[in-house]
Amino acid sequence: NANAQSDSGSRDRLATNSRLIVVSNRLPVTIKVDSSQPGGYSFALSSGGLVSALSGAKKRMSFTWIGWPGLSVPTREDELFIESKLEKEYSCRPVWLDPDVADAHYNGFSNSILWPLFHYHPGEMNFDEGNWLAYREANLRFAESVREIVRKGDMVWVQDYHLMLLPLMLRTLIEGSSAQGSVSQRELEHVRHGVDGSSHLAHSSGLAAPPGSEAAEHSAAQVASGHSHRTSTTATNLNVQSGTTAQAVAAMEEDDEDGDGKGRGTADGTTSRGSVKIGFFLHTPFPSSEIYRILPVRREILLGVLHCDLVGFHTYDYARHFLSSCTRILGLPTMPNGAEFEGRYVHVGTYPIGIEPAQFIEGLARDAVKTRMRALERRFEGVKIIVGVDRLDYIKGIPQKLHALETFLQEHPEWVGKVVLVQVAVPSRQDVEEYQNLRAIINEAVGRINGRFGTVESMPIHFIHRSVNFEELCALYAISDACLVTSTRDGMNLVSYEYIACQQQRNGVMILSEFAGAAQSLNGSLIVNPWDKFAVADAIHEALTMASVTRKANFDKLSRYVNKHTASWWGTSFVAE
Ligand code: GDG
Repeated sequence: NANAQSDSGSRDRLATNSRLIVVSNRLPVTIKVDSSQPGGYSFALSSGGLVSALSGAKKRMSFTWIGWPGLSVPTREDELFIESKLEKEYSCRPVWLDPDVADAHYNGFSNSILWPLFHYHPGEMNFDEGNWLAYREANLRFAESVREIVRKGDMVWVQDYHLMLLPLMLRTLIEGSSAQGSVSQRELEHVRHGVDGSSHLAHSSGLAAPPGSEAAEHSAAQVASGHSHRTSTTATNLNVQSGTTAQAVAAMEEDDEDGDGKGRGTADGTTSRGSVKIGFFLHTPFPSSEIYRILPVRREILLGVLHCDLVGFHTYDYARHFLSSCTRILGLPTMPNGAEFEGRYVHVGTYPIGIEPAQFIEGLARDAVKTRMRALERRFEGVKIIVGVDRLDYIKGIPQKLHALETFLQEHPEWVGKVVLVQVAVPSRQDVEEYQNLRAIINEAVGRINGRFGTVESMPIHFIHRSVNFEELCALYAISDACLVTSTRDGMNLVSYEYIACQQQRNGVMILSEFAGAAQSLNGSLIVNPWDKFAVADAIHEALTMASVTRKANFDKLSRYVNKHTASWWGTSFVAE
């Protein structure tokens, strides 16, 4: 955390005349077809973490947000209407994607390949060439959209695993010249034929030997020269399947009349290398290189990100894993705070995200929340409440949580009827098969445990398989005696922060998986291994019987951290750096 935490003056260093372009897969605006609205569409700003995280930077800098709008519309007139509304009222710019590309990019490559792998689930990974093509296609669309508005001196901040090729593609599109001269021409090739051709599929192991060895030199040279082992058959397939990618590159080459690879440049014609700063932040874990190297396109993804000036992660471990993958797979020389790549130094740092506690404090002061809290307290009088709030995702360890509760009730029968787990499980990514299977597993476990320990009067698990509104969420957090997070991997986990923000009165206990990034920040929690159901059961017992003076001491530590390391602090620290 050293990078971020030592930077107390970071807000003051944000130059007010800088422009910030944030790029994320989804725009922070929900657009719906609504014939009752002018233009036939309704617009609502999301209240997600990123929106509040960027609110600080937004006040200090000119700001544009680029992302997929979440829908496709039938006519160009509709697109123009939405574009105008988004630009004027939300400082947003939509990237229109063909629905098949959007699906294969999001559900296919991002959520069926990168997501499982980055969360140590290689068995769930379904690698598929078509999804990889769509991922590249979508990343190129985003890069083109940024290119249309970016100017010298701007900062572009790319968010998350959906857009890991974007930094490379953007540099290629906007930077005509480079210290090495030939880089842009070479990288045009990357964009056209895949970052590394398709060599990974047929010929190359892509694994680097230790840096400095002869094999490593060879491998680094291969990366630097962009040599492709691609066969002509594959090339044809790529061009056919990725027609728009090929067209986009062809258009760039048409603009590049003198053939020097300089292309058409940015909005004001300035394209010198380094004139635009690019940052990337990964919201998921970056796995150990032993897991990461399973990815068939491991080199391409690393190369994509390495075209940044700054790469950020939630924890020091993720940053370390990324750097060791760069050494292992690309043979790059690395230091604890970055990597040397093509004559530049790519800075790598840790920036643990947070929440805006004020939003929850304000929520708790609302009459509707207070009324709801009283109703829930009456409903659960004499019963201790453990709360769980998770997207229904296999990384969240919901089956492990249920098994631990079962073990607890079995070992401590005196608690049967005196404790409930209220588990909100928000439906998520239901188009992906693994998520459907998970739902069946959880339903079975809930039914079995309630059948085993339930009585006519009470059920140990209240399972809510839908999203609850913000006021219900605040009330639930506030009335609970403990919060249980059992993620088997989780980039950070903001639910734990939100629970703490709502516990000023009760000083409830946070039970937190050691595999959530938050475990490295939230000192004062009971840290557990979710795979050890006896240890989690013990932690539940400890939480329910903890002396109030200990709860208060723990809460004070947690609360200080959550109130200091807010989302806007995260956003301004990263941008300032
Ligand atoms: C990814 C990383 C990282 C959930 N249910 C309801 C609801 N939520 C809100 C929570 C919280 C958010 O969703 C979940 O955030 P998490 O951080 O816990 O998890 P992911 O969605 O997986 O987020 C994660 C994060 O990115 C940020 O970098 O921390 O590790 O996986 O804000 O409150 N909100 C409402 N009703 C619900 O039913 N209103």
